[in-house]
Amino acid sequence: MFNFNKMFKTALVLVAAAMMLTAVTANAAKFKKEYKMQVTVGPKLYWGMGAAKFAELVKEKTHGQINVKPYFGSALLKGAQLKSSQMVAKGVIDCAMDSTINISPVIPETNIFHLPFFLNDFESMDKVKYGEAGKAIFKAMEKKRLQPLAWAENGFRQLTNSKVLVKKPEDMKGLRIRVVGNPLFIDTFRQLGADPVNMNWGDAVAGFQQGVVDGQENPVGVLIPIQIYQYHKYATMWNYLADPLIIYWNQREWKAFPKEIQDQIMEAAQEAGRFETALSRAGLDGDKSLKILKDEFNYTMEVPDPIAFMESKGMEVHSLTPEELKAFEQATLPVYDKWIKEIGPDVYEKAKADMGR
Ligand code: X2X
Repeated sequence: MFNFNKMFKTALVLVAAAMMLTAVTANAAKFKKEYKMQVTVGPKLYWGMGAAKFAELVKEKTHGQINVKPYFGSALLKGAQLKSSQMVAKGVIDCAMDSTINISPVIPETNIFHLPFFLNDFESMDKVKYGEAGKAIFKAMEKKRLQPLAWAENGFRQLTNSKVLVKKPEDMKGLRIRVVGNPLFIDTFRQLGADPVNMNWGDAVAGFQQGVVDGQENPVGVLIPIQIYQYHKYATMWNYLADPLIIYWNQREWKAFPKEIQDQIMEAAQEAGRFETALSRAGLDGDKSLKILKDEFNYTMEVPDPIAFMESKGMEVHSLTPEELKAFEQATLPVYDKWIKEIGPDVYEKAKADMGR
């Protein structure tokens, strides 16, 4: 028998299904199959784990509509890590999770984090990131067609080498130290009497293995996964500078996303940033970051005490005393004259005010 009610209901269901299909197809047409993400390091480093977390969270929060694929080891740049922000600004690469060191060629303001011995504890770090200086950096990025989404962290960079336990600037005389090709790093190490060699990260580990250089500077979150203790016996914990990471997107592409998608990606970036920052601080800030990882991410650190771990592998690890630090601060002061001009005196003043200095 003809049942009008039933037929009407079936028709409604069909119309709804068709509408949903159209919406999904329309979205599928709107979005790329894959959004390419530049990541300087490999997936085992905390930074790489943070990038993978971001990709996973984006997929989850956008219900599979946005697929971010991390390309580790600067694969999209053939290793040329300092080109990352230029390529994202152009839209050749969609997004990145990168160190402020690698962003500095496009955004010189990020070098505020790399002035030697300027900012050397987590508290100051957060005050600058989330204060007026950090805001100025994000604004500068927007002007250069980069959309910043969230902060993360590679960590305070520490000195290791195969020759001598460095406790004073004189100990660095003639040491060949691999640094990233950011000229501020060359200036700093020359000022300390060392012989800095600029090398991309992709070549650096082979450089340590082959002893092409005597030493390097990187955070423990990088040094432990690459097993630096196989090549370098001496570590100086001097927190001489940190590199925050920034998750960012090509601005044109970002602006074309629907608001809902922007909100979901932004949420994913904030969460991945918090996770990754806790990974890189774990065991270096009491139990604060270890607790964040456990309580919020149900994650237990394999290496809960990085310094003890490096010592257990036979390294001699020395943390500079306040007195020893003073000698390094004094020795690197001339670098400030040139670099405050490059960074912008306004950002320098903002960072000092953020830290209450
Ligand atoms: O090249 C480095 O030293 C690294 C991996 O730490 C950065 O990309 C800044």
